[in-house]
Amino acid sequence: SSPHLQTYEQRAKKHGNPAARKLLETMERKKTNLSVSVDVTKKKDFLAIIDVVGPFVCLIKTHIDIIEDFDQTVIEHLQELSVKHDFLIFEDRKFADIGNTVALQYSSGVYKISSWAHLTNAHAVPGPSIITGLSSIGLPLGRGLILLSEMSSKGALTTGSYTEDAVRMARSRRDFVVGFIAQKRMDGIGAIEADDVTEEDFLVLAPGVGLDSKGDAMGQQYRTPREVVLESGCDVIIVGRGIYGKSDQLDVENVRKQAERYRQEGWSAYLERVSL
Ligand code: 5FU
Repeated sequence: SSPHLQTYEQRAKKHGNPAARKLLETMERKKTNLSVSVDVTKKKDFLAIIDVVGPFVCLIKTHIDIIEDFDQTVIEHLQELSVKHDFLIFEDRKFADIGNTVALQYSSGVYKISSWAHLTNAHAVPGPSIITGLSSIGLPLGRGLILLSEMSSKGALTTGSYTEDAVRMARSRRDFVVGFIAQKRMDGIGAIEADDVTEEDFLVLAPGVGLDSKGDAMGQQYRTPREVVLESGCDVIIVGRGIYGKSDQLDVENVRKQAERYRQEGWSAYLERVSL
């Protein structure tokens, strides 16, 4: 049966990529498919939010380059929190260049993303060589790559044959590409007869999730955890502002409450899905 009708535990046992396996195991152990996107610009707020939501998430998603007072201690603390609260780290870097350049951007510079992020992501627009470049760094470290096959923003160009071609690119590198940023499952999309799709299990991570808002003033569009997990078969819900609110008025108690609420919503949608 399609992977989304199996439990995270069953899928963990079969997955060939170490980062994907660890994520699925963590989801099952902590009973959560929630990833919190911590899009704040101060180191102190960044770490405070992660410490509060840590118990409720399987994955923390970062945009490390928006932190104004970044230094190496941010990464050290982030890694300590990932051990303390048992979650994985996903740097939402959205690589989009030729293989040689992305290999350098992934391994080097100020952030050295490959040294601490279990998962990162890339646009499909440069073609298969972007996977070749990133995998030359990430594969020996046991990392996983997520391809963007659909975006959540209004008017996104990631539709139709672009989405299909992105899925085909992923399918030919299942050792390193472990899933998609998308709004629905990609099972069968873009498959051609020669493809063996029976054994593939791509994790679908869905951003654009919110319970109290339909969108923002800059084209973001929100759907509920139930819509993305139960109706569209996505595996991980990514929630940012729905949990931490306005970052200039951080209310730690409310952040905890919202994280619990989204964890509960996402998990019950998953339980309903696998019981069908
Ligand atoms: F690839 C994508 C996408 O299609 N939509 C997104 O919203 C990524 N994102 C990210 O998820 C975006 O960069 C934010 O970091 C996060 C959503 O944050 P929000 O506060 O829940 O809207």
